[in-house]
Amino acid sequence: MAEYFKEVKKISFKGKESKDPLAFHYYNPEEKIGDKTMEEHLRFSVAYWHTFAAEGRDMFGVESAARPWNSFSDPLDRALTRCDAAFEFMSKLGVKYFCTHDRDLVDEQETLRETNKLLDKVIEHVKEKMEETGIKLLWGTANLFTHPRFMQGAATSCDADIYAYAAAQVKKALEITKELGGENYVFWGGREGYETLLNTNMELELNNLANFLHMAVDYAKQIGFNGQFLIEPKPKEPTKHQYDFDVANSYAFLQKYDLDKYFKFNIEANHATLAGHTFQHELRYARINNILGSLDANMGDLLLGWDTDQFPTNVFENVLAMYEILKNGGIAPGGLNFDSHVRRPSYEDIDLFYAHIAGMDAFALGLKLANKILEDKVLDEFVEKRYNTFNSGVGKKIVDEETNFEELESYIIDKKVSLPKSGRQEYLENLVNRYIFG
Ligand code: XUL
Ligand code: CO
Repeated sequence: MAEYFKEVKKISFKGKESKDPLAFHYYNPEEKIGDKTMEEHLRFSVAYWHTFAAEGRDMFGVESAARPWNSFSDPLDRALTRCDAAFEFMSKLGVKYFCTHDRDLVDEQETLRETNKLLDKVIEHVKEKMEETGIKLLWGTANLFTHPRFMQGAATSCDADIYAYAAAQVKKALEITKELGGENYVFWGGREGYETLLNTNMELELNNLANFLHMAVDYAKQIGFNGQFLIEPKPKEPTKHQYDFDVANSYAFLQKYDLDKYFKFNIEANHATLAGHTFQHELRYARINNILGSLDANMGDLLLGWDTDQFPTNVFENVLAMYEILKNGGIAPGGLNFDSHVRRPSYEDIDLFYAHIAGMDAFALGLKLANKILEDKVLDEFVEKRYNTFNSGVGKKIVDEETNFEELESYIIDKKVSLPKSGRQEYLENLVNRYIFG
């Protein structure tokens, strides 16, 4: 069998003094942080699409990276070599999970039946590789956005045949995810949204989307797929307006249609920033509602208004993300999936290693620092004090729902009210920085 990354041996932890760029400087899988190892906390996953299928095409140019494993013209050969390269890469990197769309595993054929037949053959090979390496499927999903038939949505299409096609595709994707022991199943609303309301029946589209999700839940029960269902919100791109805008909006949708008990959220950093939120905001919103499921670990470029899907190298942001995960009691059965791709000029295969190492080290450091901040209770104590007027007197009555407007008026009407305590934002930002400075 061909070896695709000959110049790379297994990536190992060498510590922060090491100058080896093909080593981890902070990610030490066995190191215990609190009660779990780094590997157990972080549950890193490689995205099959960006790392093994995509080759650096953008809106203005063709592929910049010719991956040798994608070079076969026969679709079965291509799918098998892509799979071999993927498992070689993940084994050498030491990542224990991957995520995939149905159409990353095989290219679409003339009919759905033919594509499904090809998938069945490739899945056997994927299963063998999974058994051989111990690498597992974090989540599966269906690509309902690349083919032109989905140009106006899939579960929110204006055409019932397209809706049926999407349903059949998700049915098969659920079967595959179950077959591969996938721990979650993701719905990212690829083109579930609209370009203009002039041609759109929003009410019908949202009802149809809810029915679609109910049918998916029912089918999962029928075939005994017990993985966690996840919604991955994104406010725009590719459509002007996506229905699953952000966590709060999507949660309201799930509640309205009685779907909230079946779904949690897969939160992507760059999608959060496109919605005008920080990653931490989305994670916090999900955490306090007990719907934090998994993370698409990447980062955007705040100067650009689109999804750049960069590897997450910003330690400050990663500390805050890990802070939410630790407060959540962990992320399992979710994980940290690198829904990230190398920049188009980073076209050599070795760049895939540099990129993942960068993201893994930056998140490992984020985990260590977040854990220290939590142990030292510095933020907790600050926040606790900030709200301490709610611990007694009128504040306690408010929290306990034991007061009303009249009582609050008589309490305050003659009182000399002082300003609330300083927010101390800069003090706190420096406090987090001081952990980063070491
Ligand atoms: C697109 C995106 C997808 C989903 C899976 O922005 O994030 O790759 O993660 O369909
Ligand atoms: Co994503």
